[in-house]
Amino acid sequence: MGLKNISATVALWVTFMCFLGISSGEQILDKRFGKLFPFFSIVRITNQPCVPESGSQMGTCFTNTQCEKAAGTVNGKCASGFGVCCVVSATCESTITQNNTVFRNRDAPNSFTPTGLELCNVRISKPNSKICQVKLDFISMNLAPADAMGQCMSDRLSINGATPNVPANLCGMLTGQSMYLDFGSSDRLSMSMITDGAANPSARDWNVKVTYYECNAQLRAPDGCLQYFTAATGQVRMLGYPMAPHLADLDYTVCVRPEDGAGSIVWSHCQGEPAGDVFSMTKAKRMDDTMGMPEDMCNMDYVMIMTDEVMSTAVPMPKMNDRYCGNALKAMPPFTVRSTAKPFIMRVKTDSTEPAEDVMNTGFCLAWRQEPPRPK
Ligand SMILES: [Ca+2]
Ligand SMILES: [Ca+2]
Repeated sequence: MGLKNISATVALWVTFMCFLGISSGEQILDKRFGKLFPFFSIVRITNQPCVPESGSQMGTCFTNTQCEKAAGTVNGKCASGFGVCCVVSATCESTITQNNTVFRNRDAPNSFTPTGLELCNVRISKPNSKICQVKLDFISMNLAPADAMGQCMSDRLSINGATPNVPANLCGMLTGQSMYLDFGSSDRLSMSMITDGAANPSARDWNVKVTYYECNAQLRAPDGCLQYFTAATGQVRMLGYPMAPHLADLDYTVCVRPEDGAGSIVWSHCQGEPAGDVFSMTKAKRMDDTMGMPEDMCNMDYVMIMTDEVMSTAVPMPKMNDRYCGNALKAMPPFTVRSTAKPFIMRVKTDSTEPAEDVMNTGFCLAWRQEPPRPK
């Protein structure tokens, strides 16, 4: 084939790849070839998320070289076969800088049983100055449970350097939870896992996905929201739910983004959960706790929702109080709490002990539904 024919073929190929949208990122052709045909330099791979051939973890579309540099594993192809779907995992004593990296326990994908006291740290660094926030998705996390006071004495997950502050007393089952953390003025966060095999010789595992958000990203959580949800309906489980007793020393805010045109958010207990679990905090100092409680009667373990009205029968009742404790939100028929205060937020607070009669408290699972404004 003459040089002219090669050039024509190459030009066609380049046009084809541009058509596929392979336009930014790292060059996929080696330098030798690039020198011969300088127009190859426009052929680049966009580093978009990709679905790997196997497994549930998302990958990032890279060149082979990029994947090697990130210490990732090639798992299928992307960009119409010109890139590789690269899955990046991090384990103890490493630093995460790539979007979609997962932090896993030692011996993953198997669980492990700690021999004595083990410490596993990971750092999450800002990959560049445009990044402000990170989301942690707990695909799985199974640690030893808290003691009878709700304190994590055997195992503990601690996250430092982030805003808002992450509760320091986290253990038990955190699978399915997520958290949004701002870097603030810091360039990195640290996550530490302490596991004590002598105190509890059972198996542990974790798999936490890290997603970076740029400062102006639409999906970035507002300041102060440790948990953030963006849907018309959904469920929130208290951190650790349904562990008995629930975790002590929690103090965090859950935010739900108001949908376009939403007038209010309506909370009720989750359907399909064991009835004893869905709302089990520490009892209020008054038997009739379903209407919400004033501060002095509900000040140990509670959920706070700015309440406009509660609905326990067909007739809505005007707002009484904003605090819910005891078994307040477990009442049947599904009892609802309506709130119009925006942004839609819920505060979760527990104190540092559990009275003996409350050792079976499991926390809560609450469901929300956004509704349009009522006609005036
Ligand atoms: Ca309690
Ligand atoms: Ca308590």
